[in-house]
Amino acid sequence: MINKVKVLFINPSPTPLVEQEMLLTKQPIGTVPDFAAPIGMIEIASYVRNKIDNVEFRMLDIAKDLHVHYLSLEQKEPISLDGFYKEKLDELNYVPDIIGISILYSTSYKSSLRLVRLVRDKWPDSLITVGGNHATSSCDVIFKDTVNIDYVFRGEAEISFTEFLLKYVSDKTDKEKLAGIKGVYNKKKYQDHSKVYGNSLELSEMIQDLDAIGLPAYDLLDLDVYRRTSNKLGQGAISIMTERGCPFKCSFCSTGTVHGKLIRSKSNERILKDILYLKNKEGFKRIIIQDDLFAAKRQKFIELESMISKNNLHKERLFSLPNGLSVAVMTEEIIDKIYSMGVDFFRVAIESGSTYTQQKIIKKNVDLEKARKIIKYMRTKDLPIETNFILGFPGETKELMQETINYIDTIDVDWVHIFAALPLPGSELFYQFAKIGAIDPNNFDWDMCRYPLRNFDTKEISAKDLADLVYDTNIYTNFFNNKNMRCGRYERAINYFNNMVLVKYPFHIPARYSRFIAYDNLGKKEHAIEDLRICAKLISTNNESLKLWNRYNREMPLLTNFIRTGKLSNSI
Ligand code: B12
Ligand code: SF4
Repeated sequence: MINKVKVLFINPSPTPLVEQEMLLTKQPIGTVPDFAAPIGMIEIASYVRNKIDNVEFRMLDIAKDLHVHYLSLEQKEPISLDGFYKEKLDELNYVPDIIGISILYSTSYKSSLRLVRLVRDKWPDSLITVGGNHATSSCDVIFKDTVNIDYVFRGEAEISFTEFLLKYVSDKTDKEKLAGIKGVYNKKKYQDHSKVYGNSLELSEMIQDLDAIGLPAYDLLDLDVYRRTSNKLGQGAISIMTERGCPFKCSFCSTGTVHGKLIRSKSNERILKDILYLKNKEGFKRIIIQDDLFAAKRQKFIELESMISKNNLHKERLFSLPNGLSVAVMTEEIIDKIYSMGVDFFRVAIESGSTYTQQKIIKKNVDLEKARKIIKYMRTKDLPIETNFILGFPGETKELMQETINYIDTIDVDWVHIFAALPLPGSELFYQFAKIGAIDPNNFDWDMCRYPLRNFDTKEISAKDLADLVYDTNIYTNFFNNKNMRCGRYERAINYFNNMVLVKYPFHIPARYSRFIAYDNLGKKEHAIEDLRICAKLISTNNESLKLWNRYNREMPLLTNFIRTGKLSNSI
């Protein structure tokens, strides 16, 4: 019989530290703090529970807490970041033996360090462990930045964390033994290994049989909140992941560092069981499948779709696939099945509209003609289509970026997500940016690892010009040259302006102006004039609106006229 071990997992927020501070002190951050089920930790917990008795898990879900705080911000008093974190730690009323923090995102790193400091003050005798994608690639930085983290787990940690707990129970004082586990590093082991292996540190033993995880430990989460809300405000959702690993080598992606190149999948029976549990027992109406390469195993996916349909799960459009479908994987048959399993929209990962960039720079090798055909075929279904593009790779000239912008104009999609190329640790791009001296890996602001922005120049483009290019491309593509508007699909355009923009950013003048045009075309004159009135008011009262107006007013002549005359001109 082993002693009971108390483990506290912490899910930090992916919102950068500075934005968390601003939000909590009630300054506008112009965005909604994201949260999603911490699949990594709830899968570790479930695996451990299947192997060892007498381990008790608790979860402090800071990402969820921050989102909830945001939802009722108006009624809240301003509070410091430390104050907020301390409040959440105190509410636990718990003394853990081991604390585990998931540093999945680089943008979580700085706020995780803050948490680590507070946790160390509160529970000086507990062991502090971290894992996740950023942690896996940043041992050097972590052990340089803090003495408070005892162990970094590199890679997938179901097996190593179980071993760690077993060793902890047998002798928790034997630090060497704990750090002896494959893929687990304390500072000493890191220093010894890095002298010999450089950056090629070992990873934890990867789990091969994903079914051994069983149902992820959703019981550790406050599912009431997940049922009520998500990053799509007002729509509850829960995440699942049906497979891990990806054989592709896209230069900008760091997924392979943790999950490797080999695809490992849960069995269809297991996936169906989890879906039925989340829908029937927990009452979820939206399930987000977070796979990196959905439907990569064709036959297996076709069988899954048939099991989903037999169980009548397809009728409710239960599933969301937000991570971008791979053009290489898609065929008309797969698209038919994705549609018939009941997804709520298609999102296609194209990333660049330049063949040169695809083949020579980012090594994603998307066949752009095939992508066009795939999108055309998706259009035959009555679902919205979104795409992802990235600008600003090292070696990508302004002309190559323009090829992407031109390509975007040729595809008929509902929404285009445009990002700046970023150095995610563990990705090839990170080393490329370091090699050309654009970033200093030992002195980088990890909060900047978020796609819309970047804070360094390259020889091809300055940070400012890239930010402007990304922003302008977004505004022209999604508003002034919006495909739905050009094709007369006004209702659909309005849905996107509402759900994608106005629900989160009501000050957004290009979105409101575009909605005004859509209402006007639908003959909804009252709605239209109301939007124009609100635009005029926002421009004189809201700084964000004024900035947008100053930058794009030449694209909104009817608003100029309305502001000047107080009347709606007839000539739309
Ligand atoms: C789902 C997902 C999302 C979801 C939400 C996920 C969440 N929980 O919050 C959404 C769509 C919101 C999202 C958003 C973004 N994402 Co994302 N996302 C993913 C994705 C596809 C899956 C994550 C996951 O659940 N994996 C499954 C689990 C099983 O793996 P895991 O978390 O790594 O956990 C294992 C190990 O790491 C380890 N481990 C993990 N935690 C811990 C903790 C302890 C204590 C221990 C011991 C071990 C351990 O053991 C686990 C089990 O084996 C990953 C890619 C990937 N495949 O991982 C990208 C990924 C995490 N995302 C990434 C990025 C960049 C983003 C964005 C910043 C993009 C943007 N829009 O700017 C945003 C961030 C949001 C924000 N507001 O800032 C990058 C992160 C890289 C980095 N260094 O930052 C990844 C790796 C993809 C990539 N491009 O390389 N994302
Ligand atoms: S971007 Fe997608 S396809 Fe490319 S390596 Fe990453 S997970 Fe694989």
